[in-house]
Amino acid sequence: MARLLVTGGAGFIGSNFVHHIVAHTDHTVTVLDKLTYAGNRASLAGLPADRVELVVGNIADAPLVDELFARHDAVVHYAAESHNDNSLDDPRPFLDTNVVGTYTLLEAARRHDVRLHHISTDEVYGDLELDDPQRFTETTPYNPSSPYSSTKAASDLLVRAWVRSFGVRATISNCSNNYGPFQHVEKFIPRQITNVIRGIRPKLYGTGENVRDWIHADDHSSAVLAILDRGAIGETYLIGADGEESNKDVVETILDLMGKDPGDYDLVADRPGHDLRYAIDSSRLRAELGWRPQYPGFREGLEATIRWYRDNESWWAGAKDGVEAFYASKGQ
Ligand code: NAD
Ligand code: TDX
Repeated sequence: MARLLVTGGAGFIGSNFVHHIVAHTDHTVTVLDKLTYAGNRASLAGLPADRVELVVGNIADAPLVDELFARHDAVVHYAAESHNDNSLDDPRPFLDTNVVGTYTLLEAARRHDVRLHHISTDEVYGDLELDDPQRFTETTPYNPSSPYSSTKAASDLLVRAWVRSFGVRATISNCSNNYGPFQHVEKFIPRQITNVIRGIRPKLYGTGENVRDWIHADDHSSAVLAILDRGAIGETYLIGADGEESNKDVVETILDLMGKDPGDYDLVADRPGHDLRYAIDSSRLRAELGWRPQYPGFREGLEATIRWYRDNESWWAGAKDGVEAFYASKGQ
C-alpha cells in the first residue's frame, strides 16, 4: 500500500487514473487539483472517502506542494493546461502551470526524495506525414508545434535535467490521444458526441484528413501504473495502442453509431499550425514492462463513450454552450 499524490486528478485522464487505482490497487490517493474550468469534482464522485481525498490548490504553490510531498510516497503528475486551441488564444496559463508548476513539483521531489512520474504527450515530437512509415519512439527528436506542446516539451526537459543534475527519482511517459469518460466537451470526440446529442452538426477542422492515434484512458492508466511499479528511474516510455484514425473517419463512425447519416458534418476553419499526424511505437513499454492495452477495439470503445455522454448529460451540460460560443467566435 502506498500513499499517492495525483496532480490534476479531477481532470479527464487524472480522474480515470484515480478510478483505476481504487479498482486495481490498495493505494490511497490525494488529488491536488486547482479545479480550473477543466477540473470537475463530479469526476471523483462515489469514490471511497477513506481512499481518496481532494485538495484544491495550485501545483505552483510551493509551500502547499512541499507540505503534500512530505506525506506521500509517490507523485503522478497529470495537472496541465491541456487544450491546443486554448493555447493559441492565450498561452500564458500554459507557461504558468505546465512549466512553472512542473518546476515547483521537481523542486519538492528533490527536497523530499519522492518518486515522481511525469505525464506527457506525443505532441512533443511534432507531426508525421500521412504516408511516413516511421512512428514516434523514445529517441525521436523533440519538435513541438503549438504553445501547448512546447510547454509540455519544456516540462519533459526539466524532468530530465532534474534527474541528471539532482538525482530526482523520476520517469516520463508520452502518450497518444486519449478518449473515454470524463473528457471535457472542448475536446474533439466529446464535442462531436455532444453536438449530435444537441442536434448540432459535428465540426471537422480543415479537410478532416489529420490522423490521431487513439487509446482508451483506462489503458493509459494501466500503463502508468506499470511504469510506476516497474519503470527504470530516469527513463521515458511511449504509450500507445496502435489506434490511428483520420478525424473524418472518427466523425463518420460517431454519426453512424448515433444513428445519423455519416456525411452529416461541417468542414470548418482549420487550427493554425495544425499537426497532421501522430503515431506511437510503444514496443519498449510492451517488451520491457510487459504492458498490453486491454480495451477492446476503437469502435466498441467509442460506443461505450457515446453511452457515457448520453447517460451523464448533467456532467457536461454546464460547459457546452460556452465551449460552442468560443469555437463559433473563431469560425469553428
Ligand atoms: P484536463 O485538461 O482534462 O485536466 C487537467 C487537470 O489539471 C484539471 O483537473 C485542472 O483543474 C488541473 N489543473 C490545471 N492547472 C492546474 C494547476 N496549476 N494546479 C493544479 N491543478 C491544475 O487534461 P487531460 O486531458 O486529462 O490531460 C492530463 C495530462 O495528460 C496532461 O498533462 C496532458 O498534457 C497529458 N496528456 C493528455 C492527452 C489527451 O489526449 N488528453 C494525451 C497525452 C498526454
Ligand atoms: O471540433 C474539433 N474538430 C476537429 O477536427 C476539435 C475540437 C478538434 N478537431 C481536430 C483537431 C485534431 O486533429 O481533432 C483532432 C483532436 O483534437 P483535440 O481533441 O483538440 O486533441 P489534440 O489537439 O490532438 O491534442 C490531444 O491529444 C494530445 C489533447 O488535447 C492533448 O492534451 C494531448 O497532449
